[in-house]
Amino acid sequence: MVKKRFTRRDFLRTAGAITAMAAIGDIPSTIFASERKLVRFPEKTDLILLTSRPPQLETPVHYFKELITPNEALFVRWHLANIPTSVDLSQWRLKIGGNIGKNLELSMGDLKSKFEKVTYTAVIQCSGNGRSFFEPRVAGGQWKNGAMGNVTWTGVRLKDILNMAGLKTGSADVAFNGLDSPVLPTTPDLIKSLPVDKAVEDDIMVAYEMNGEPLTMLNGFPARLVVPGWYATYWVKSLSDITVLTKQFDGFWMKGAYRIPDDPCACIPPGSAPNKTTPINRMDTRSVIVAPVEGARLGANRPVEIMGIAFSGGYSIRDVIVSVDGGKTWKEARLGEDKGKYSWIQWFYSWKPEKAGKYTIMARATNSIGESQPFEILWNPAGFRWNRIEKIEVVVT
Ligand SMILES: Nc1nc2c(c(=O)[nH]1)N[C@H]1C(S)=C(S)[C@@H](COP(=O)(O)O)O[C@H]1N2
Ligand SMILES: [Mo]
Repeated sequence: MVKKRFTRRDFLRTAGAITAMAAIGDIPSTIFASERKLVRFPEKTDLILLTSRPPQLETPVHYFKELITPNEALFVRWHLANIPTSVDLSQWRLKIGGNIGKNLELSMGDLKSKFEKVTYTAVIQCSGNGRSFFEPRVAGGQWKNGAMGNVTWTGVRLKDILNMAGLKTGSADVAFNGLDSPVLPTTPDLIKSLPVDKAVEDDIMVAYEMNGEPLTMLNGFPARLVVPGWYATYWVKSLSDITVLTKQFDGFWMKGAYRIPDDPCACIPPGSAPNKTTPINRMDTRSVIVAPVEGARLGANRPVEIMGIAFSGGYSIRDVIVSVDGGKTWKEARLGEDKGKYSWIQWFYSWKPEKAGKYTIMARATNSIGESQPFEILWNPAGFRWNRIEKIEVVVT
């Protein structure tokens, strides 16, 4: 059976039309949202356009009022312009090779019938989520808070696949490659790796469903790696090859990119360059204020429910504290349904501002091992790991 999600022509028509309209300045005014353009790609709803080729699309923050991010609203990020636009499942195989007993070529049917099925909810977040908030500014996709989402993933354990292949002694790293490829031969293909000890952890998944549906093409159909608790750079989409290596993988996307300063705060003085770097991995604790939005006008003596979400890299959230006076006093927020340590949790705080004026609302999450959020920006040149305490200003009239 050929599973054609959409044709290359459909795809280029959407992406190309927007690029062309942008070039001649003829984008209909209805697709502007606070100066950022909205665009609709196949299987997706209107998302905020960062770039169209490769697609980088951000989720409007109001979707985070929901505990689970709908598939059509999940952000999209590809590095290379040749992305798969249709995959024939009768041809697709997940190949496992390298330092193993037996090479495998698994079909989707094999994944679904030969392995135990696993499901959990996990936050997917780009390392550069919030990059646009850094001061001084840094280069790279200028994401606000929408390069993240909370999704229920279903698939099989990577560990079970590696066990079937028979990991041999002397294995160091496991490398993951997808169906996307660079346009120019000089651009390195996107290949990511995990140390073998990490790769065999119970919770790492080769996922073929998001929220009970096949993955959307743009989010990695037909299967992707899910490394819950770690930044999404490792969550290789449209997975085609898993290779077990006897040496540390030294490809560009591990050795030359997605690295952070190798010191306890992973930060350096703005404008300087780090002496030593290390690959980014586990996500930092953070909370995001979803409602009200920056600049909202509220009525004096009218109750308002402040809400948001909080998560951390694989440890549940212990508490979220909220300030409505710019950080002078703090009170604990109410936490919503707990969908496990990789999921985000919603928090709520009921407030009745008494006097007219400007108010700064802040939120700070702490996880079960005491990791929290800084008051000051921890600067790094790539603009990764944004997790400074959220602050928004609202006006009470
Ligand atoms: N094959 C492939 N997988 C990839 C990438 C990519 O460029 N190619 N980008 C990674 C990065 S940096 C991010 S943030 C996530 C984005 O996942 P999404 O598009 O499903 O939101 O995919 C990751 N997996
Ligand atoms: Mo990313």
